[in-house]
Amino acid sequence: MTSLTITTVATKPFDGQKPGTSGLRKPVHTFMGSNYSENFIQCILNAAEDKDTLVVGGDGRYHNTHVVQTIVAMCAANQVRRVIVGQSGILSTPAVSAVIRKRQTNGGIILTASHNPGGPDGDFGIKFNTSNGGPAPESVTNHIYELSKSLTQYKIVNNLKVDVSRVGVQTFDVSDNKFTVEVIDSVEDYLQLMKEIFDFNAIKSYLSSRSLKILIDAMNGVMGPYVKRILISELGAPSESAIRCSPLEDFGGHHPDPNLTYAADLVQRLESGEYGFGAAFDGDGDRNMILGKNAFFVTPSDSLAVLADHLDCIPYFQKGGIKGFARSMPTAGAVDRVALKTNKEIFETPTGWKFFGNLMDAQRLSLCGEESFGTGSDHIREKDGLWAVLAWLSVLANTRKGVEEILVNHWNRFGRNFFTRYDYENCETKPSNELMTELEKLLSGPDFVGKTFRSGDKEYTVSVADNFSYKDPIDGSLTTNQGIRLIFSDGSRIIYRLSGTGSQGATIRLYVDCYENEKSLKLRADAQEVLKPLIDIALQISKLREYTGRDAPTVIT
Ligand code: VG1
Ligand code: CO
Repeated sequence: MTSLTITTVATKPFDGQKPGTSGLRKPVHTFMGSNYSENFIQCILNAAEDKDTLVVGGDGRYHNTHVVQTIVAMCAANQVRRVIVGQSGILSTPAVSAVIRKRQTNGGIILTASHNPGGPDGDFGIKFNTSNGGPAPESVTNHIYELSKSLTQYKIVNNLKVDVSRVGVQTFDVSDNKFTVEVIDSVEDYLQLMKEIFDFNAIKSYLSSRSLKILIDAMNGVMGPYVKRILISELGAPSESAIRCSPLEDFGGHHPDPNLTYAADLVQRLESGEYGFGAAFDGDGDRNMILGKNAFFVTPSDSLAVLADHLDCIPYFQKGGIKGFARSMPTAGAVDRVALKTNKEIFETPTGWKFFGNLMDAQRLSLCGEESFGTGSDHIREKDGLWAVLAWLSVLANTRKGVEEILVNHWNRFGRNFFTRYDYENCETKPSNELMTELEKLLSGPDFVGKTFRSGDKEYTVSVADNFSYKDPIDGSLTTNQGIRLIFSDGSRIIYRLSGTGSQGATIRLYVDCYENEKSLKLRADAQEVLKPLIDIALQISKLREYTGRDAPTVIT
């Protein structure tokens, strides 16, 4: 074997290589610019303390295959001894986490912009996960960003090409050192983990009894192969139960985002009443949307609470027990009520999965979620879309009840947390920042707490007004500026945040929630109606229409 040589390439820093809520996301054409991806990858490799073995894979979007080769060639030049790559460069985000943990690697690099559109005019993204399988904490991402500001060179083995189409081990001689690339089946490790967690026989026999017809939408993202292998081959669901299962580089031109707007086709098909359960995933497979018969929508905040209340029907929790629960701050507090009843700890973290990892590593957290269609447990360190579907199927198989009935029972027992989120995507950056600054000024004024706002016949008195910050209970690190909160005396909340995953302009997220119990007899009401007075107040206080020029949000959840 001839020895390959390492090339050192001179480069200049790029502005703005700052990872956001989840990795660095930019338009594909930015990542395709000369040295742009290489710079960022070099900063990851420089920041990684241990890098003997790394995992690499992505959601199959446009430019994925190219960057996989770049990463392998740069790993070879940067003292990485072994790289594990998903076949054809494909690995879902939860699968990367599972592979890192199972094979005890030093971490992994995930190529995805998650729910952002793909294709030549879409977005691309690069994310770094550490050895616990979770997104790098802020101390690491800040370090990467600092390095990116002064990078002068990167290292690469130019003529190293790996054949990612076949599973197996390939070795290379790089400057007289052995460098190994192992191409693995994209689904296998993840499938084995799911088999350890769930009772596959119970789910299989429930599905085969035909008492439940399901429809699962992979939205042409990375989940296609996982859905086919796990739900169809292993669990015996009929093949027509899965739609849009071919990963496409541009997701068929759609937003691979499982919500009522971007998964409208699935919602429509569920409305026919033919299916008892429907679900969709995002581009990289970590998000899930759950629907019941007639497209009954389960809010992610409720989904989390229902699962928390039913964990004992899942073998993983029967064996390991249930530690605490957690939710991100904007997520409605339905799970808090389950925690209270079951006497478990409950944590409220900033937006982004990276904040759950420490709690899980410290054995304080079993189940957590975010209102943004993220649900997961401590089986890995990422949210996990298919895990959530298998957890729901376990609950359905165990209770023999429909999705809506389960939710109504839940509300009857715990009361209901009404929730909605308005997204104003792609607004202009300057006025959006101004909106937040002005809002913060307003609420820190001396008379703001105690002030009463009215809308229609409703009245709300402010009891807390702040910008959310979080002190990690495990390592003590402080994260500030995580969203402006107004909490009223009846527990209702209005929250304003700027998104940290967009690739251009600003996305303003407005979250509104309130709680009603059986005494108010409103449990089956429409969330938009119940929340209308609060939404009006939220728009009025923030002058959102004036700042953004938008009459309506892009997406309502
Ligand atoms: C959004 C969601 C957040 C989620 C993040 C990554 O972040 O709000 O809850 O963790 O996306 O999800 P932001 O900063 O845009 O609000 V994924 O599936 O896009 O990696
Ligand atoms: Co995602």
